[in-house]
Amino acid sequence: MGFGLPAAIGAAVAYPDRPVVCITGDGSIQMNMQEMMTADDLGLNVKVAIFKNGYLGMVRQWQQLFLGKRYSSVKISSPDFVALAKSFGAHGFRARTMDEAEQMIDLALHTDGLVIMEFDITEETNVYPIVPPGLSNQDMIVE
Ligand SMILES: Cc1ncc(C[n+]2csc(CCOP(=O)(O)OP(=O)(O)O)c2C)c(N)n1
Ligand SMILES: [Mg+2]
Repeated sequence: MGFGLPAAIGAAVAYPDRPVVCITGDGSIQMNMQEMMTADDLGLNVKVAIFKNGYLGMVRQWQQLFLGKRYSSVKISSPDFVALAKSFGAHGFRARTMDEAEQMIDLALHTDGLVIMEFDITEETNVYPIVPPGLSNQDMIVE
């Protein structure tokens, strides 16, 4: 967590003519989102896709599946990432449906410089497969 945006900046410095996409959660991006300043100042061609579910989702899913849904310290707030992008002088777009998401991705990939994409997604969608705590990959839950 927090590694994605700085890593994307490094990749874009190394390959300035290629689009670089950082795919991140709303919790993870908030660990280093101040580096939007670096990406914008250097004019880097970085696209950031933020999945905004309002949770530290992986931890929430563990608590849901293995700890009786006793949620602790997993609900998080976020800024308006579109407004945040614009406050840095970058481009910010938002999608709330699959159609909007497809259009937004197309627009982002055809827009130069730093582009922030906010995907507003369902709060408690789970991600599979997941390995229960203390068990091996043979015991993974696939759905
Ligand atoms: C630096 C760091 N701290 C804590 C963790 C433990 N951890 C793994 S996933 C996760 C939540 C990630 O939340 P988010 O970025 O919003 O992604 P989501 O799972 O909601 O898609 C946490 C706290 C980690 N991997 N790295
Ligand atoms: Mg999240």
